[in-house]
Amino acid sequence: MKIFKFAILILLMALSTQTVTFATPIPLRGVVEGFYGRAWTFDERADLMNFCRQHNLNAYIYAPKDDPYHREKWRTPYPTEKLDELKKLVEISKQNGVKFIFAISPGLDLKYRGKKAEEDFNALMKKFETMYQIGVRDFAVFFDDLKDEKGNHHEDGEDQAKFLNRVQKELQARHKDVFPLIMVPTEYFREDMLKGNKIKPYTEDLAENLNKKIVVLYTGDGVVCDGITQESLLEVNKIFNREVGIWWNYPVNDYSLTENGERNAKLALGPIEKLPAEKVQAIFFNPMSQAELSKIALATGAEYANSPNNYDAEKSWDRALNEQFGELAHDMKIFASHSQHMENSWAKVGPADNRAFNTAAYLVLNGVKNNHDVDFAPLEKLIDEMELAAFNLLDKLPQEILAECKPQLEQFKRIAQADRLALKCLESKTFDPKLKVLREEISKNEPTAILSEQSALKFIDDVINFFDTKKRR
Ligand code: 14T
Repeated sequence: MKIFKFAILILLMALSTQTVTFATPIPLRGVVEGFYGRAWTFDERADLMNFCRQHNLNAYIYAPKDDPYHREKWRTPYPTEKLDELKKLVEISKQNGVKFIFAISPGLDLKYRGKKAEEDFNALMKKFETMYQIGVRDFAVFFDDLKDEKGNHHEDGEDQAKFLNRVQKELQARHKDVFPLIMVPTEYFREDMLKGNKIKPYTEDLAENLNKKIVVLYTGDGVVCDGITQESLLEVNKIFNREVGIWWNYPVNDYSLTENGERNAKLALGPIEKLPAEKVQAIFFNPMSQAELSKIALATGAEYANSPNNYDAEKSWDRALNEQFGELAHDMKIFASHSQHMENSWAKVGPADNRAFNTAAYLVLNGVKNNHDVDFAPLEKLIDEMELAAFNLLDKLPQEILAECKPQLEQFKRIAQADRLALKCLESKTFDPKLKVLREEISKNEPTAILSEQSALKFIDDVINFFDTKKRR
């Protein structure tokens, strides 16, 4: 008894001095294969299940946009070979302690009213039933990306809610062992749920009618956004009158499109960051089509999800790189540091690309502009490291990883070499026309490879501009 009291006392002392913090994992945490473009292969998915077990992630949502049987042809049953493959995956996920959540996206042409509605409900239940038979116990229905070119949608929140409630009810009636349904609304980011301070009708109707047990996922204030604050989460919880989950769009890069429509030009190789420290019910990270390289961000996401209140993005990122790249971790960190920030007109996420380079570049360029005494060595050292990293990685990365980043590594090398020439130009205060040739080479390859737009790539343009303006004056 005394010993017991003593133990309690010690525990209280420890708590009061805050020397112990308990990790409270997000209950439902994992990966949503929810991107456009080349879906993962069987082997990549099987490997992910193993990765999830190792990193204490407990769920995987099957929702590849390019699987016709998931979206466009959602009513059509899977052909036998596809179903066999899914069955094997479900088995592998079980072996690894990972929930296999099967998602369907029927929104493109689902009918909610009339005779067709009955047929559609049955078609969806039939698809779910088949998945149940191969071992699936978790189901999801997604209504994202149903907007037309003008950005309008014609969904009715009440219709969707009643449809989902019925699906949920029917699943529960048929099977005692299925888990609550997961859904993604048509207005799935906070800014889209509101008009001014008012909740828009679709969201209002959906929230009001949707069975409280159904889990709602949202992506933050935007589709791809710069973090989620506790306040944003609490507001959406309030809108839906339940604790919602997060669909986090990093490291997904399907929107990194180039003029000729190629996807995945920039790789998202940074850590997960800026997510709430508490009160998250579920989190799913949407990865890149590049399965191997997604593991950098996913490993950090796993650490976040297992301990949101003491997650350190930078430290977690280092751990992930060391664990995954061993001897090459240092070189990989340099490459990855120039390929983490994802931004376009509507998307913004991920740590800034190599800020240290920016600082060094600014000091050099500004020094030369103002005729100061300039120390070129720090920037030169960074450029040396970049070029060396590109060489080493191109030479030594395992085949399956190289296959996912060869164009980007070659582009990284070109950028480093152009940076070196740009630096030389500044040092000698004379422009070398070859710099424009090197810049042209980089531009030519941008359809397949983009990185460091605001850092190492920008320096080349800054130097070209510097000499151009000088000439004109
Ligand atoms: F379901 C949603 F939470 C979601 O994020 N849906 C898609 C997703 O499949 C995609 O991978 C992701 C990143 O591109 O964003 C959503 O798709 C969009 C959304 C847009 F606003 C694709 C292009 C857009 F312009």
